[in-house]
Amino acid sequence: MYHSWELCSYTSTSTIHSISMTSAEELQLLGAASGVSPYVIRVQMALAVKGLSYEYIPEDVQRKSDLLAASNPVHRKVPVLLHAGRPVCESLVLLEYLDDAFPTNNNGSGAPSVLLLPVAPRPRALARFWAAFVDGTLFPSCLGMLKRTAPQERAEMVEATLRALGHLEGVLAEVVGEEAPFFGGRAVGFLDIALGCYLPWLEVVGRLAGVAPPLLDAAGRTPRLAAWAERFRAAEPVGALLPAADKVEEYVTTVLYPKWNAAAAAAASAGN
Ligand SMILES: N[C@@H](CCC(=O)N[C@@H](CS)C(=O)NCC(=O)O)C(=O)O
Repeated sequence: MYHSWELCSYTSTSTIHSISMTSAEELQLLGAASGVSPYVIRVQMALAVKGLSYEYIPEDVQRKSDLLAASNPVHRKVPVLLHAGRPVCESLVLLEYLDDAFPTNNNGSGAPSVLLLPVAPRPRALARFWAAFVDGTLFPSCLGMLKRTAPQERAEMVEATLRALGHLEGVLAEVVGEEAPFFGGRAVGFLDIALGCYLPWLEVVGRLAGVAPPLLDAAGRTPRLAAWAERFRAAEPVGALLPAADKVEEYVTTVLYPKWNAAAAAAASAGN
């Protein structure tokens, strides 16, 4: 039996992305109102690749809703996916969850769904390893280029970011070829999405930090990554979900800089 989205009561700001989901499979994504969260966007990418319909509920992370607090009481962060009302948190966990929870196509044919993670144990483990590296090493050092104000610390963050990108360039050299243009092989997969969601951020942070040549350096350090980024941006349905660089830049200047400055001022006054 199909459930019509229109029958449910939704917050007025939510967006319904399709109407073909059974109620047992009902999906709602608590996302960020800013529209630039790489973590939320990667889940949207995964849902789109798998052809899953969902309702998008934007959260103002400065004024978190009771629903978010109840759904992710540990971290109180987005994204949270509500599957038939039950929450699942953490973006990379969510990508795996979507593979596990939707092994068959949503069109009723019973055909296998597109899987984001490789099935074979070794490539599967490697995809998870590098995705954790992207979140735990690449992006923190990348943001650190703006967050740190002392020149020496900034330079260290630039070095760490370039080193991390160098590792990923090496991974691409091993896995990507003409037959397999993506980390996931012929099609965009888990690691493509885990890294691809950061592309506008790498562009904007590199520019604001004055890194030249750009972090994804087609002519120099990272030709494979730069070419992969172009393919990812052009790939449907994921490319269209990337936010414009201007939007990310506005978020950095109007939200992150003030937040970091306030934290630095609070730390300085606590040290006095
Ligand atoms: N590791 C988490 C990170 C999620 C995250 O940092 N979400 C941000 C939005 S980009 C958030 O909710 N921030 C609110 C806060 O830090 O209070 C994931 O992958 O889901």
